[in-house]
Amino acid sequence: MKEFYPSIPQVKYEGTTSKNPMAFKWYNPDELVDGKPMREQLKFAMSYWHTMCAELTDMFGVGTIDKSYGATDPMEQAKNKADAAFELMNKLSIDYFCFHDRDIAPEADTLAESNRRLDEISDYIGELMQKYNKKLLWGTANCFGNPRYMSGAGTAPNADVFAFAAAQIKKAIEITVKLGGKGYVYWGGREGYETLLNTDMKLELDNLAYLLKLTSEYGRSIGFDGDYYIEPKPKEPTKHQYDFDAATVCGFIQKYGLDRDFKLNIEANHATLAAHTFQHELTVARINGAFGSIDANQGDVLLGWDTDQFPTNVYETALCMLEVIRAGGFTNGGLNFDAKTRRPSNTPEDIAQAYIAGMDSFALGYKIARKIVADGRIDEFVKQRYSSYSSGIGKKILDRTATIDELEKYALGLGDVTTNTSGKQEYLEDILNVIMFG
Ligand code: XLS
Ligand code: NI
Ligand code: NI
Repeated sequence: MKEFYPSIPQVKYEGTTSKNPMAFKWYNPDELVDGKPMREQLKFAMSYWHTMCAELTDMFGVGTIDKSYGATDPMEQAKNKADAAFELMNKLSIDYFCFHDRDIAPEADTLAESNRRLDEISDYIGELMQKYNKKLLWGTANCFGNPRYMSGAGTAPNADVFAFAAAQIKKAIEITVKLGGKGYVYWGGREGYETLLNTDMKLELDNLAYLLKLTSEYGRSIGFDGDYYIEPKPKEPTKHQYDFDAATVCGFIQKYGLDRDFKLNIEANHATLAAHTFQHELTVARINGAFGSIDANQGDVLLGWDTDQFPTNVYETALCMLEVIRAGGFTNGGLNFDAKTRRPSNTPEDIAQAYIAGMDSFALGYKIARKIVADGRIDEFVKQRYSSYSSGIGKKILDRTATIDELEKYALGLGDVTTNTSGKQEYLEDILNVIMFG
């Protein structure tokens, strides 16, 4: 079989003293952590759309990297692309991948022909998965790229578009099940609006919930036993995306009775766009019982759009992994690198380097997060901070037995509150630094 990445070797763990750019410094896939190899704790996934498809175009210029894989015929190209994808995953020790339907097989003139192409390519990918021992983390449908979706898919004002989206998602779920995927993602590509002058918001939201219900129930009927995820994002491409942030999505799935089936896929850069931290979004998901999977990337605080950079900020990866530990680790989810190299980083080696940097940053973040837990000072501080709820009036409040009259009597007896203690933020930040760099 043709080798697509001759300049990328089999990347191995060499430790932090290594100067080899094509080696892992912290990520040792087979190192046992809590009785499980790190590769199973972190569950890294390759995003097919960025890594295999996107040519680093932007609105000011054409692509800077060629992703045609030596073919012009679309189906031959799709097969070469699949060969290249598995070669790369193999060289980088990435066990999982994620795709949109249109990433793996190009869309044809009719839905029937697009579906046939998906059948053919998914057979081919199934064989490669067996050969290389790789797994599908999640599948999804691209219901935003084609001009038919210019005003949304489930939230489109045109019923034909709704029907088309439902059919497309049905097929994408079938392919996900066929390839053994344990997750299916709904990212509301253009599910939002530009102006309320032309928008019936209630109808659009009710329709979106109905689309999720219909398609997710269909998935269950054909044996999908994984998790459905909604991926929050506040803006881009539409001015206002309905799945604004984790809290909005939790409210939405609870309102429409979808919370038993749906969890969240939290993306770091989407958190930043919503003016939240990554850790905030993960915490909101966790406390709502909706922690599912992660799109591992990072944004640029100076830019207001989804730059989808590979994650290298260890402060962020550490706090992310702390939340993952608190959520009990991944079950069906994992860490999908929904990330691309910068436009001038346009060689295959840059792609490998970017994955190495991202995987190392998460392996290091995971090690630091485990140290934070083992150190215990931060958790203990938080526990102490709320200790007034463990006895007396506080315990009654926590037990929900305190009455309003009792609280008033107690407050009158206090005269004023004199018991507040310091939040000690700077002290806690210093502890974090000592754990990270000490
Ligand atoms: C775009 C989203 C997208 C989803 C999958 O901003 O992050 O890539 O992860 O449709
Ligand atoms: Ni994403
Ligand atoms: Ni994104």
